[in-house]
Amino acid sequence: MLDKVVIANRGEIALRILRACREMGIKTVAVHSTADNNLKHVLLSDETVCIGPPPSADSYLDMPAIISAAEVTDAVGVHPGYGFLSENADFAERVESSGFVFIGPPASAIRLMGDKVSAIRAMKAAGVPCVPGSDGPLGDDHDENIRIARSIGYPIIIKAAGGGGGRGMRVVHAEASLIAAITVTKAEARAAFSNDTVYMEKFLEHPRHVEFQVLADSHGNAIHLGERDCSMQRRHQKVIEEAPAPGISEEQRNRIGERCVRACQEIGYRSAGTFEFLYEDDEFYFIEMNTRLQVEHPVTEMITGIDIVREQLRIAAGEKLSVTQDQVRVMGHAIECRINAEDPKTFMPSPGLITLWHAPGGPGVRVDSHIYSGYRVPPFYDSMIGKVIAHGGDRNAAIARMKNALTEIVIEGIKTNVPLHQEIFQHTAFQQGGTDIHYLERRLGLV
Ligand code: MV4
Repeated sequence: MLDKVVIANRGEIALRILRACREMGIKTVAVHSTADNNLKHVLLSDETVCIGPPPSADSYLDMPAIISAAEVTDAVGVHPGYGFLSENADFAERVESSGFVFIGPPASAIRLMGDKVSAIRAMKAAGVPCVPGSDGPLGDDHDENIRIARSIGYPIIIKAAGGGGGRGMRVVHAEASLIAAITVTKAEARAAFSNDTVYMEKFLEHPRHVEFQVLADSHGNAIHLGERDCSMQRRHQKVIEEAPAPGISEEQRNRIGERCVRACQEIGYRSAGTFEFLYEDDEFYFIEMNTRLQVEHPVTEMITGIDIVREQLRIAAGEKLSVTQDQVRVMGHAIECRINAEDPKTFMPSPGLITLWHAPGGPGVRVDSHIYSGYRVPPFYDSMIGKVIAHGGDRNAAIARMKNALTEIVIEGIKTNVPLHQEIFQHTAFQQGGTDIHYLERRLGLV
C-alpha cells in the first residue's frame, strides 16, 4: 500500500481523504494556504506544509509548490480531491514525471475527456448513447452548419469543446440566430479556454441530470456503482443529490452501467470516474465525463457499502478492485444536502466565525464536514462547508431521516442554506421525485 499521501485540497474533501488514509495505515501530508492553518484535516494530519498565500492561484493551484511538498516530505502519492487541480492533465503528468503516484486517472484519459468533442467521439465508439448532434467540431461553412442544425431540428445548443459544467454554451431556437450564436460562442470559447472549437447538439428542454459512478483498476477490471440524480441545482451548482435516481429500473441501470464500464476499458481509464447523462422521456444521453472524485460520492457509498476513496487509494497502489460487478448491489436510498455558508435567499456568501456547531446524527445519518465551533470560514474559497447524507430502506425513509437531520443541525455565527433545504423537503414535487434540472430555479422564481 502507499506509504504517505499528499492531500492537495482543503475543506471537507481533504478530511474525507485523510480519514480513508488513516483507516488504511497511510501517512498524510496536508498542504494548505496561510488562510487554512486551522482546517480540521491540517490539525489531524501527520505532516503539514504551507504552500502559499490565500488566493488559490498562489497555493492550491500552484503545481510546483505541491510537488515540492511531496518531495520534502518523501511522500509517494498525491490525491487531488475535486476542483482545483483534480482535472488538470498537465498536473497529473507533472506529478507522475516527478516520481509520484497521481491518485486519479492517467493524464491521457483526463485530456481525452477534457475535450468534449473527443470525449463524445470516444463514448459513441464504445456504444454509450449520446445526444443527436454535429458528430464533431463545426466548420466555417455557414450553409453546412445550417444544414446540420436543420437535420437535428431546433432548438439546438452550441457548446465549446473546452467548456463543460455549464461554461461556454448557447441555446439557439431558430435558424435566424444560428450563425451569430456560433460566432459569439466561438469568440467566448477562444477567450475562456484558448480553444474556439465548438459543436452542436439537440437541446433537450426538460431533462434530468443522471450520472453513473465507475471504478477501474490497472488490471483491466472496471465496474459501475449505479447512478445518482443531481437535477436539484441552481446555476450549475448542485444542491441536493440522491441515489438511486427515482424511477430508473434495474434493467436501465445495468444497460447504461455496462456501456460505461466498456467505455472505461476502451479508453484505458483508471480510478474513480463519473459519466454524466441527460435523462429525458426514458432515454439516456451522454454529455460529459468527470475524471475525478465527486462531491456527491457519499450517496453512492451509502447505497453500495463501497468506500470510493479507499478504492482510489488501492487502485493507485496497483491493487485490484475489492469487488466484482456481481457483488455490487443497490441497498435502499441515500440523499445528500450540500451545506453552504451563504444567505438562503440571496445566495450571497457568508464567511465568518462559527460560534456554535451541533452535528445531526442517528441511524443512517452521515456528516462530511470539517467545521467545528470556533472555526472561521475564510472568504477565499467555495462556500460549501459540509454535506449531510441520509440513508434509509427506501426514498421515503431517507427523506424522513434527512428532515430530522435538518431539524437537529445547529450552525450559528454565519448564514447557511439549511433553511432552503428545509423548504425543498416540504415540496410535494420533491417528495414525489424525478424533478428536472430547471425545477429549483423555477421554484425560486429565477426563471
Ligand atoms: C445540455 C442541456 C440540454 N441539452 N445539453 C449544462 C452543464 C453541462 N454539463 C451540460 N449542460 C446542459 N447541457 C443539451 N444537449 C442542458 C444543460 C443544462 C444542465 C445540465 C445538467 C445540470 C444542470 C443544467 C442546467 C442547465 C442546463
